[in-house]
Amino acid sequence: MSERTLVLVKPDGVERGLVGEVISRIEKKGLKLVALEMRNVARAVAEEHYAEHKEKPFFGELLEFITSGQVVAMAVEGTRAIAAFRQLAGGTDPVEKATPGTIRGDYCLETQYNLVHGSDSPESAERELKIWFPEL
Ligand code: RTP
Ligand code: MG
Repeated sequence: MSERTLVLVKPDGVERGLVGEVISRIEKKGLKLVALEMRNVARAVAEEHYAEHKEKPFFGELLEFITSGQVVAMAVEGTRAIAAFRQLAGGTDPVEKATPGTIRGDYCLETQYNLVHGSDSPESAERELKIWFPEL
């Protein structure tokens, strides 16, 4: 069953020149890009995107970080695209959870600077795609 997911290359990934690497892994997995744009993230968009974390102690830092530079936003489509990209990304903590061979497992060390975002469920994907690509 084909579905869509929202992928972000976060400011650390853009700054470090890893956009191509992320796209390459998405394409090699067999997923398809249906929209892609580089953007500065307005604080209101960041707050809406990460609304589920509003009460978390790291929410302030998370907003600061995601609005600190450009991100590359993508709508990605394919069979089980949501879970497939989460598999490519690896776990949230790039050392304790993400394994080598995943984007986070291969390229970063800190949970706060973990390079990519991927929607975590069909409900999240629908909600997030409306925020980032309302025209889709
Ligand atoms: P994301 O939403 O960015 O795809 O990441 P995720 O699902 O793997 O993790 P989530 O629990 O949704 O957390 C969102 C982002 O917040 C930052 N974070 N920092 N300092 C901390 O303990 C902490 N925990 C989470 C990370 O950037 C994480 O990706
Ligand atoms: Mg998440």
